[in-house]
Amino acid sequence: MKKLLVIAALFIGAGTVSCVRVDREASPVRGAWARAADSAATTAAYFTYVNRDTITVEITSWSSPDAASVELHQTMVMDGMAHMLPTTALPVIEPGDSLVLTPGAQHLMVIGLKRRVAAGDSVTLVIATSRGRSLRFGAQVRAP
Ligand SMILES: [Cu+2]
Repeated sequence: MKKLLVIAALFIGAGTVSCVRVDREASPVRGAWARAADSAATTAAYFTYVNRDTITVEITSWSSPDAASVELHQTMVMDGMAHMLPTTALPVIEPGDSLVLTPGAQHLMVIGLKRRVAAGDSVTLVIATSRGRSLRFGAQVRAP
């Protein structure tokens, strides 16, 4: 019995160590999600990019194998009406800062979905940064 407890403790210990390692190498992208939409339709995707680096990071491109194209948009309220405009400037994220894509603000417009995406599905997004890094991640689909 004592031996079993020791083995269990070893396993728990090993689990803790690997958790720490995963966290240290974790993707800078957090909480990615997209709205459910029909095939050929356009949806919006949101995420937070946390710059844990010591230098400024610029996001230089965005795309999706699940859609015809992806644009970075900014929502702006003019005369009480919300408008979306493509953002031309590349997002620059200072060390320790985050880029937050959220409803009513900046978001990715995922245009021309190649398939219907329902709640529980995932939309794959790919972003490239000025550090030469390409990040591929899934945005969890939520009901619109
Ligand atoms: Cu938009």
